[in-house]
Amino acid sequence: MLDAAYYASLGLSSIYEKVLDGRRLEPEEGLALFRCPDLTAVGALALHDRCRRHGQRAFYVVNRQINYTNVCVNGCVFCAFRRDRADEPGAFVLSHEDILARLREAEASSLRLDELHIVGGCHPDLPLAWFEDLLRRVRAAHPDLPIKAFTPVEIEHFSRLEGISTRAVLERLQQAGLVMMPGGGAEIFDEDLRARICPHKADSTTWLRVSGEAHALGIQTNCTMLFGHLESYEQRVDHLCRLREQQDRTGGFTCFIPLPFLTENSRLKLPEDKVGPQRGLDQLRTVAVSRLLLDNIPHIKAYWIMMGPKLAPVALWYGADDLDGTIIEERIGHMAGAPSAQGLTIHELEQMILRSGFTPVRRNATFTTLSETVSTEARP
Ligand code: V47
Repeated sequence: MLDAAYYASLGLSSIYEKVLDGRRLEPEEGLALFRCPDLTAVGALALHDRCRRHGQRAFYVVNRQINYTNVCVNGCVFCAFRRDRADEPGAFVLSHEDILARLREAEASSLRLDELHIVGGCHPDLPLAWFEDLLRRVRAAHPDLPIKAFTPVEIEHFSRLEGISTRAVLERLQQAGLVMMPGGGAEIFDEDLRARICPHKADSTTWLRVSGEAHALGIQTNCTMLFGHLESYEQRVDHLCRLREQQDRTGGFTCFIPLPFLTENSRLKLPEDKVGPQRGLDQLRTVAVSRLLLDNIPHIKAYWIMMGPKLAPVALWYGADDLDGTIIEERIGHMAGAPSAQGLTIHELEQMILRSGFTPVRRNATFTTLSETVSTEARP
């Protein structure tokens, strides 16, 4: 399948050789992969790399998401989830009791969660103590449940509200039970484009710095890229290379998640040539190029909520090795028209992986393998 003469005919000989030898690609090579007319040739290289790392294994997690508020001071143009003021229609803040009740519900349906994913808007009035108290109450009620919470953007917001450093915020949250951070808020690092789509959000340097501070404290984090909006291939490559450089410095990124921009209810309107069925192909290509450029990040997630349950498993053949999880409830993507259910059962996730030709592996928030045998839990 990986035929040297064919890659030579595409002008990709050196990339082909580097991938086979496990050597790092240059930014221009990432760009060539984005421009290559043969998507399957790009995918085959990414599949080779993915299988060398993970074999036929494909990861999933039994998790629950909690979006604690949609009130946000950042006003990002693309975001359909946000409400600018607490008194706007549709604005919400979940209380600690609401959140704990949602966790009890998951347990009552006999799901043993291996990750709690907490993320929300940057609310102008919720103090850091509110979040510390939340983590402590969750930990008291569910001592073995790993808490993955707060993006670098939220951490920077808490630091501004409290007038303390981002490192001090991280230390306090770690004390309260934080073990892992999700990768949201990275959007696109290019400063000019960031100024157009999320001008008030923590800037790129801050996002990367806070991630590095978390890594230095032993908090693993994920990283993302929002793509399929106004960005160019050059800006995607720049974004991926900045993540790779940060990882060279601090080493704590566990998983990269390319997030395809969903357009419904968004104030960000795309030109005609950016919408249409080719978006699916572009998602597969972006997964593949990410796998090939991010040689120092172990996992690539095809997030089924945003990619949809039909395309996400196909991405396992294009370099992805993880599909995320049971989720149960999700608002950010669904407010923007995500083509997916609110949640999947363990059985559905395992079947999705098996039917794609891979072996399901249940993991926890930090990607520790929990089980490699197909579960009977939640089977009908
Ligand atoms: O930061 C917002 C993105 C992110 C839209 O770390 C949108 O394991 C597409 O980061 N279309 C939040 N994307 C989600 C996220 C995430 C999800 C799952 C797992 C992990 C992880 C992280 O969603 C935001 C933003 O980049 N987003 N609006 C939209 N209309």
